[in-house]
Amino acid sequence: MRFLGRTCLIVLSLLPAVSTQRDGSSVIGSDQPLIASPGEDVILPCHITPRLSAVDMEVRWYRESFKIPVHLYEDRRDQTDVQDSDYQGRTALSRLGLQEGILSLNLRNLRPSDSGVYSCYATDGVWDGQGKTELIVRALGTQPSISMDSTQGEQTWLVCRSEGWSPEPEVIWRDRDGNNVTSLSNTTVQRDSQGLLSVSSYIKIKQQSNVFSCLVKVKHPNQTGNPTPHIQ
Ligand SMILES: *[C@@H]1O[C@H](CO)[C@@H](O)[C@H](O)[C@H]1NC(C)=O
Ligand SMILES: *[C@@H]1O[C@H](CO)[C@@H](O)[C@H](O)[C@H]1NC(C)=O
Ligand SMILES: CC(=O)N[C@H]1CO[C@H](CO)[C@@H](O)[C@@H]1O
Repeated sequence: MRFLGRTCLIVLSLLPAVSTQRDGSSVIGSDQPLIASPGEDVILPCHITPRLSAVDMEVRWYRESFKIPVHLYEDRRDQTDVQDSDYQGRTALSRLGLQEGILSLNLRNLRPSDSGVYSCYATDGVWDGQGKTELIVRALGTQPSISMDSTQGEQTWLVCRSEGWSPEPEVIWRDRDGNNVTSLSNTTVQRDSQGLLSVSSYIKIKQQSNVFSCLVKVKHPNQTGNPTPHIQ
């Protein structure tokens, strides 16, 4: 009787341990955005922790729409028929990785339009978890150039142009004294056939003799472009 009691105790203490392990598992993406250039291949990181095999799970990568996945792995195979057509032929999940709970997505031949937040979702039908990874497909555009757009009486318009950016850059105008005069300008953005952005920024000036500079830079804090001084 004493022996049986002890055996029962061991079984009871094992059961909660096993179920907490799955309930306590979570899916982790990346809290740092991944930055890459158009045309490059990347691996969007995501994994299950503590480690659980995902071979028999549903693993879904998606952006805005859960139902139109970037990549779907289910019933032990890639379900390419429901995949977002923009990603067809460009994604892969490592089968060896899945055994280790690694859900990282290989994404090939990056396009500017791939920039965004990706969710990785995994479920075994009972447990599920989700993580997020941000991808920034970044292209530094051309050196900005300033030209005179038109002169109408006392009013002169300058235009600053730069192309080949991804994502949308920020334009900053400064005058001779270094004051930020961006609020006096108007900026338009156009997307070219490759998904890269061209900016044209117009500023109306009164003084015929002044120095203006136009700085076009990525909005991400860690990258700056070069200012172009212009003497008018
Ligand atoms: C310049 O001014 C614009 C609009 O007035 C503002 O959005 C921008 O953050 C300013 N930039 C700097 C570097 O001060
Ligand atoms: C910018 O464009 C808007 C709409 O076309 C116009 O109302 C506004 O006056 C313009 N601002 C400047 C500074 O030119
Ligand atoms: C030079 C610069 O701006 N570095 C920053 C890059 O971003 C990290 C985190 O976002 C900052 O800690 C650095 O200061």
